[in-house]
Amino acid sequence: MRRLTLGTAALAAVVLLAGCSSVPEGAADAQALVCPPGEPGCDEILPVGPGGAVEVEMGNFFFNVTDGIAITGEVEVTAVNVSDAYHNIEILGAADGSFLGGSDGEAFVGADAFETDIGTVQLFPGEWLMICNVPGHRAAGMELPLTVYATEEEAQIAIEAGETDVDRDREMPNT
Ligand SMILES: [Cu+2]
Repeated sequence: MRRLTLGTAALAAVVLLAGCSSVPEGAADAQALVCPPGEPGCDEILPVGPGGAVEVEMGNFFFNVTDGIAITGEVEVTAVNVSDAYHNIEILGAADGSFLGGSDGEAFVGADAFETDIGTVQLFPGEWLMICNVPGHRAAGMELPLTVYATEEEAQIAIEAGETDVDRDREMPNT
C-alpha cells in the first residue's frame, strides 16, 4: 500500500515537471525531442501558406491596419509611421521573423518619425497581438490584434463580410 502511494506521488511529480516545460504544446514539442533547436540540419517548423500583406499605421500611441489581409505563411507588413516619434512592431508569438535585434528585440519593422519600413514575419493561423516594444508604448495604447487566416478562401469570406482588421482601431479613444 505504501509502495503504491509513493509510486503515485512520483508519477504526479513527473507530470508536474512536464507541465512546467517552456516548450509549446504539440508539434514544436515533438520536434524538440528528435532535433534540438540550433543543431545543424534542424529546421524550425514554419507556417506554410500564401502569406499576404498588410499596411499598418503607427502613431502616438496606436496602431491601425489601413489595408490588406494576413494569411498564414510569410506576411509582409508595411509600417507607416504617422507620428513624430520612433515606433516598431513586434508580433507576440510569431514563429519567426527578420528580427531587428538590439533595443528593438523581436520587432521586425521599425520607423523613425514620418518614415515607412517594410518587413516580413512568419505567422500561423490565428489571432495574434501586435505591439510596439519601445518602453511604455504598449501600455500607452500600441497593441492591436491581427487576424491571420488559414487559407485564401477564409480570407475572401472575411473580405466579403467586411470583417477584416482594416480600420478596426479607427475609433480608439487614445488616437
Ligand atoms: Cu511606439
